[in-house]
Order: sequence, then C-alpha cells, then structure tokens
Amino acid sequence: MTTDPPACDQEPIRVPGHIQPQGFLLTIDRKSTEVLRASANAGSCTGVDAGDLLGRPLDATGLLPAVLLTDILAHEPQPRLSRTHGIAAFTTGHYLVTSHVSGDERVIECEFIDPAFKGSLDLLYPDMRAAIESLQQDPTPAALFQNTARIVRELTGFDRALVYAFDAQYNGVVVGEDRNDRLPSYFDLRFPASDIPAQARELYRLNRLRLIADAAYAPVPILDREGPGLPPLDLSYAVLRSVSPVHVEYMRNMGTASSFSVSIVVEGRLWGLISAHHAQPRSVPHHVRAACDFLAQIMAMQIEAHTRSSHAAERVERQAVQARLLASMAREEHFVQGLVRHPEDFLSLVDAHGAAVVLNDACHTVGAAPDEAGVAALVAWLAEAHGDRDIYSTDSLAEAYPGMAELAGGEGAVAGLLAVQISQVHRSYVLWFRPEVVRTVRWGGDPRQAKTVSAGRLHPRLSFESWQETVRHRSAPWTEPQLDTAALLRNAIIGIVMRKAEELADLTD
Ligand code: BLA
Repeated sequence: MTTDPPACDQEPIRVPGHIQPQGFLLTIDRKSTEVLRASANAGSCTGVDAGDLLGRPLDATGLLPAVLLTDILAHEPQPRLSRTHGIAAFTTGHYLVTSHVSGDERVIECEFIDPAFKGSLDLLYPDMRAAIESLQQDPTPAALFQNTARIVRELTGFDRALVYAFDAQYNGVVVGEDRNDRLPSYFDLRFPASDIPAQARELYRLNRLRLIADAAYAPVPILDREGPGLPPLDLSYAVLRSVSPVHVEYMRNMGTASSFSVSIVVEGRLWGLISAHHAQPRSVPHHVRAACDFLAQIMAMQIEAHTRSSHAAERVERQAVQARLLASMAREEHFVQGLVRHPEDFLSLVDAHGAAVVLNDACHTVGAAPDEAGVAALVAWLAEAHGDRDIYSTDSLAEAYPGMAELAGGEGAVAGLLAVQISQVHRSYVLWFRPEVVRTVRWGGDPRQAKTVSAGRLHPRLSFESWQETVRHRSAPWTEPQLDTAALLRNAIIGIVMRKAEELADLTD
C-alpha cells in the first residue's frame, strides 16, 4: 500500500525545528529567563557550548555582554515585532542581537554581521528619500513596479529583482524586473499558485521579510534543555527560520543560490512579493532588509492609490450612462422597457455585448445573448446554485455552468456572465453577457508539471523554460466598479418596482 505524500500546503513551515546557519538562536522562559533551547551551532559561534547554556538563567551563562542582557531583560518585545538590542562580539565575529516573543518563550537571535556589509539605516536615509520620492512620482503601475525592482536591486546588489503579483487564484505574474545577465528574465511569466502554497502565503502576509542567504545550507537543529518536553517552537517571526526543503530544491532548479523576498500587503491581503535572486550565495544585512520593507510598504500604498483613482475614474465614466438609464426606467411605463429600449446604454453600463431581463417568466434579450430557452436554463441554474446571492459574476461560464454546452448562442458568445437578482420569489434577473477573449499566457515552466512525486516525496519542477498556453472560454474580467454599478442598478429597479406597487395600492384604496 502506498501513502500519498503530504501536500505542499501541509508542510509545517512555522515549526521547522531548525535554523539557517548565518547565526545562532536561544530561547528563554519569559518569566524565569531560563535558557530553554539553543541551536546546535551556538558553541561553534561563541565558544560557549549549547549544552552549557541550556537549563541556566540567561544572566548566569555569561554569554551576552551586560548592556545587551539588561536591554533584553528590561524590555518585553511586542508580539510579532522583534526588538534590536545591539551588537555582540564573539570568537567568530560580530553578531546583531534581536529578540521577539513566541508563546511562553523569548526567542533571542544572533545574526552574523558580514564585515563586507557595513552600514546603517541612517546612512541609507538619503538614498531612501530619493527612492520614495521617485516611487511617488511613477505615473503608472507598470512604471512603479519597474522602479521598485530597480531600487531593490540597487540596495541589495542581487543579480535580479522581480515584482511578483498574485491573481485571484494566487497564480502569480512577474510585473516588474531589473537584472544583469547572470540570471534569465522572468518578466511577464506566470507561475502556478502551488509554487507558494497557502500556509506560506499566510505566513508572508504576517511576516513581510525572509532571506535564504545560501540555498545549499545545512539546517542547524535546535536543542531543548533536559526535562519535560517543550512544545514545538513557532519560528514565524524568526529571521533565521529554516525554510522548506522543497523550496530550497526549487531554488536550486531555478539556478538561484540565494533569495530575498519582501511581502507587498494591500488592504490586509497579500498582493504580491518583491523577490530578489543571486546566482551566488549572498546575504542582505538587517538595515537593508528594513529599507526594502519600508519601500514595499510605500509601494503598497501607491498600488492602493492607483487602484482607487482608476476605480473613481471608471465610476465617473459610467455615471452619465447610469443617470440616463435610470431616467429611462423611471419614464417608461415599465422599467424593463427603460432597459431594452435603450440597448446601447443598457450594454455599455457594464461593457457587455448582450443582456437579458427575465421577469415573471417573460424574457427580453438585447445584443449577443443566448436564445430564450438558453436564458431560462441559465436562470434555473442561477436560482438553484446561487439563489442566495444578489449579484453573481464569472468570467468563465464554461467553468462555472455545467449546462454551458447546450446554451444556444455559442460558447464564445457568452463566455462571461454578470447576473443581478431582482426577486427571489419571482425568479427575476437582469443578465449581461460578454464574449470570449482568447489570450496567450506564458508560464515559467509547464504548470502541469509544477510538482512531481518520487520516493514518496514532493519535488518542484525541473525546468522554468517559458511555456505557452492559449486560454479559451474566458471573457474580460468584470471589474469592481462594474459590479458596484450592477448593484446600484439593482437598487434602482427595486425602488421603482416598489414605488409602482405603492402607486397601484393608492389607486385601489
Ligand atoms: C516559498 N516560493 C516560496 C517563496 C517564493 C517562491 C518567492 C518565498 C521564499 C523566498 O523568498 O524564496 C516562489 N520565487 C517563487 C516564484 C518566483 C520566485 C513563483 O522568484 C517567480 C519568479 N514550491 C513548489 C512546490 C511546493 C513549494 C511544488 O514549487 C510544494 C511543496 C513550496 N514554496 C514552497 C514552500 C515555501 C515556498 C513550502 C515556503 C518556504 C518557507 O518560507 O519556508
């Protein structure tokens, strides 16, 4: 009997039990300050063996200089935010000491400072100011993405920096790139959602920075003090957290020896990542990581601003059509006439090619729409499958609607559907249709081979060669302002219907 290998999104990346070797880690009990855990390399980094640290109060170990010790013990860091305490010198060099809270423990991380990377955030300040000003001046999102990639590559000295944006299904597209000739271009390539599985995306939404300085690293185990078993150590906020072995293999297959990525979080959602690669192992010092995090946040704000202003412009564009349509509906004897007798406005309201109004079993269509039987079948399916929703939309009816093949009007003619339910009781709907837009997308490697299983283990794909796919049976996507416009029309119709009903009641009184 064979057992299925665990899925990508099941890998417990927050509790790997190991760290990366560019530093060492201790944890102390938040109350007693007893050293509960130490990474196995503590001894080789400091000259004090992990075994001599475990089980002793931190101040009795003599490991850290008094100033750092005092700072650590005097300040309880906030959850999710690590605190920088200062620099400690050990036999192997200087280390930056930071700490954060994880459960009942305080995690103290000592990260090796590469003497080649001297600097500080205040020395970077003039460059940061110039960078932020230039990001704020980028006229289009494309220019913003390109500029961000350029700045991050300049700050980190990596061979390639990418801006990677997720779509609604969490596939990603490279929308900005800056590079030298050592690594190939991935610009405009798409990558499947499984490349960055759900638990990784959730972690990256919470913790915006991660560094894999050398993909060929040997993970260092974390040792527990003797005595009753400790719970697994959550390293979600640790800079030294050891990363998924599948991902390290992915990096090797991609030809990237080091990787640094920063999350772009827009309105609480992981919008994308800035992902930088180097063909050789390479580190990114703490102050440069912090600078990149600032930039990613500025970029997120700029994305929000661009989206808001383009939505506002789209709404303004639609306002005149909407006003005319509302006036027509109010003027005509019946609101349905207000729509179907003004097909141009009715369709352009949401950029559709066809539409139908279904009211008490009567069906009126305009433009490129299925025939009456087709509309009736669609409405029956909508009421059954999505009857609880006022508004339903899809850009691929072929994917969503099982009866698609029988729908007269042809698959291409009605690839997208936007439906507004006016009354549940009477199965009344306004429907808009959009035709198919055939697109070509280029993937970074064949997405059907995104993962393979061998010897009971998951492996990422071997090749990232561009792979072309023709996307069929999809319309242009419905935008948020278009969905809002449809909702407004729904309210207007309900208002008109109610007013007419009241007038009728007054007459019969
Ligand atoms: C993590 N995958 C990641 C990360 C990136 C990517 C950026 C974050 C870590 C880092 O900064 O390197 C993927 N990198 C990309 C993509 C591009 C890029 C798409 O530059 C495009 C240009 N990965 C797989 C498969 C699995 C998988 C099959 O291909 C399933 C087991 C898993 N990827 C995976 C996991 C992580 C990850 C588990 C989390 C790593 C961690 O933080 O521990």
